[in-house]
Amino acid sequence: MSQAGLEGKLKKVVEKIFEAGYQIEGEAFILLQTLLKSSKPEKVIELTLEEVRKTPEKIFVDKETMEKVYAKLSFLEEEVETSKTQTPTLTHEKVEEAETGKDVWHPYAKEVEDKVEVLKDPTKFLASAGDLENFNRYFRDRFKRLLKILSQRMDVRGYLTVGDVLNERNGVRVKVVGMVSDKVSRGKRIFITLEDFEANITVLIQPDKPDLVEKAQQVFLDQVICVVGFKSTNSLIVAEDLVFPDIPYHKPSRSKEPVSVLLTSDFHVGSKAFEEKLVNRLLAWLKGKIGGERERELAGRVKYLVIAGDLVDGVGLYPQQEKELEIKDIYSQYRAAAKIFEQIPDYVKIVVAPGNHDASRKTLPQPAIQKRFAEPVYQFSNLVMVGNPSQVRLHGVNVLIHHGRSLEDALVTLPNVNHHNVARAMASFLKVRHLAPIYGGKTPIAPEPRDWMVVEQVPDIYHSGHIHVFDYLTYRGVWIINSGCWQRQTSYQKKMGITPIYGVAPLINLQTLNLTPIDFKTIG
Ligand code: D5M
Ligand code: ZN
Ligand code: FE
Repeated sequence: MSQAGLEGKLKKVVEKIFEAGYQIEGEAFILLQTLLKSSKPEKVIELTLEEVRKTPEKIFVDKETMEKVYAKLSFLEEEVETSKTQTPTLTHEKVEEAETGKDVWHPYAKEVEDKVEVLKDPTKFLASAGDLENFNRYFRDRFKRLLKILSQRMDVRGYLTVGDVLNERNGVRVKVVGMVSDKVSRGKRIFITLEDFEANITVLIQPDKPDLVEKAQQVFLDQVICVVGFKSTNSLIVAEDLVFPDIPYHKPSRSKEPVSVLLTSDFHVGSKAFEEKLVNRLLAWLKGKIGGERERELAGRVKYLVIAGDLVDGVGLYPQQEKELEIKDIYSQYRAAAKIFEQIPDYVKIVVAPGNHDASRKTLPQPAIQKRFAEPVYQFSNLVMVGNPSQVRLHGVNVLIHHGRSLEDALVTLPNVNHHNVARAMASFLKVRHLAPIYGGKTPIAPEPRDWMVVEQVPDIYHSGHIHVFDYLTYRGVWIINSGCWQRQTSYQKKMGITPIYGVAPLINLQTLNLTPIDFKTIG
């Protein structure tokens, strides 16, 4: 559903609450926003009001009642659905048998063999020296790969080079492909400079076409686009349309077996703000020790755990970091991380990519976490270490993993996008088919001979972290997920006004592709 659609729906359900003579608590309002993404928000509100009415002195709709109602409803829902609905798990209900071990734990995933294929991993191919020659080669490779994707589009057929267009007569309609080397606004007009290593040309976007202006606002520096427009004087094209490589409508692959993947990232082991208690709940859930019947059933299907970087907090990443560290050396941090992995059932395959806090080089693409710093982590046979970015196939489902540092650059560039709706910035990366389009921002990129950040294969799931929020959407059939964190707000984030969402992780059933957020703060 669109943002406008969601807002409309929110307004409606809130009105319903007011009409019934109640007010809504702040926390309940936040929960309501999450529930709107679920299948039956109206039903939840109706039953919540029924519940609240039972206590005559109540004047507020509260979070606890809404959660209870929701938990009851989700329990009644069919377990395996074929449609892509999201069903947050927010139950407080406890199953005593599980805790006392009265009933036996038979996880389905234990009986199923794992199927992991690493499709793309830069780890063994990185060698950049960073000289000028390499930069040139890197950008040519980026251009070549994106041009290949772009030129497969029907609407780009018959495109010209920049040099060809410069030789065209005035007034002729042209299609030209190039890399965006500059973008400026003058008054209400936007000017884009387009380059293709031989020549460059200026593109004018007039303010009288709002759709076109909106597209131009989405254009990142250093991305490759096709411009359709009319040749004008002074090496100028007046744009009629801008065509992005984009992804086609995608029919995702599914697993034959009902196994699941839990997507998560940003543990920051070693930080004083590391949420050890919640991680312990995650481990207990994976082992079938906590949760109601439904949550335990879900836990038993977990065959894969994907960690998209920042496993540890690292050392020396910013001034005075040691003041915020509980564990002050990187070896001990990975030793503590290994203690977590030790408790994960060994039939669960763990895929780990590095983030900017891990022991790997800081420039993208990053090779897998270095073994010499993380020896204790490497001992587990159920562990698959990959680079950043990488792409893996889990039980037939193609998962693109990218820590997501470049999202910071996208957040300052894109209009109407912020930390809390960061999945939209991820969608814009799919539209440009590149995971770090802006060169020279906050994201250091190494000039490798190959541009590993180009999204060549359309994934079924695109998973990032780094932003420390939990946000998701589907774009053209692809699940786009930023998977939250396990670290409370740091002083830096407080200064920046970033409120992290920790202790929640999305579970995806690889057979149905249904997404269920598991909230470890409330699971009983
Ligand atoms: O990033 C955790 C969060 O903090 C994420 O939302 C980005 C933000 N962050 C981190 N470093 C910076 C800088 N230098 N500028 C702006 N925002 C930042 P993490 O990688 O876990 O530290
Ligand atoms: Zn992080
Ligand atoms: Fe990070």
